[in-house]
Amino acid sequence: MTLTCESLLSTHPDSWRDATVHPFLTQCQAGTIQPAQFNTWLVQDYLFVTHFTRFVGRGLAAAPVSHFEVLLNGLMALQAELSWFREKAAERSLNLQTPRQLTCQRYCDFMGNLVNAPYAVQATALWAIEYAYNQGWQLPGPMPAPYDEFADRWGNAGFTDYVKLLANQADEALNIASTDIQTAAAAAFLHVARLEQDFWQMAYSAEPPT
Ligand code: HMH
Repeated sequence: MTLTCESLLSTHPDSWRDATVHPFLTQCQAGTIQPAQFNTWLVQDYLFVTHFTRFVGRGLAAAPVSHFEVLLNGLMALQAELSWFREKAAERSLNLQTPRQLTCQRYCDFMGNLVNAPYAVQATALWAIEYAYNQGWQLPGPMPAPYDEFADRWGNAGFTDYVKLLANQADEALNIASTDIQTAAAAAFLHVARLEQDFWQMAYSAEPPT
């Protein structure tokens, strides 16, 4: 039996729920998230995305030519996203020259360590990382301003289509992968789920400056 993105979700519903349902997100939806929590997320996620962009770039180096278009479009979108993050940070007078918190660093290290993993493992991780935000930001339901803009960035129809293309590409790679590689891809999926949960918790635990 071949592993697919869909089978990973149905085999590990609890891990995936914990990756995508968090009080951070429900409190954005309720409008009760505190500035220290939201701003910590914003800065740390910007730093995360700089490393995520490098991860996608390295993934391109391992990908079959037929997967270039989706990945290159993804990289273009990430350039726009990094500029958008810088705008959002400037609006809030946030300093992006901030050290990464340990949780963010661990997530970045995980992505860095996938450089030598088989492409099927990288493609599965890439899909999981994007799908986590695609679902996480949509599941609480429509968000009030200013959080609607954030929810829409990862919940919009174009991004949802992009995530489906990433799933197709991961499925294609998994379909021709050995059992060992499929096992490694499943482990990477579970690792992403855990790191996502930890990332929300990191931001949620942020204390207001004294
Ligand atoms: C932590 N996971 C985290 N940040 C993001 N921006 C994404 C995923 C993108 O999908």
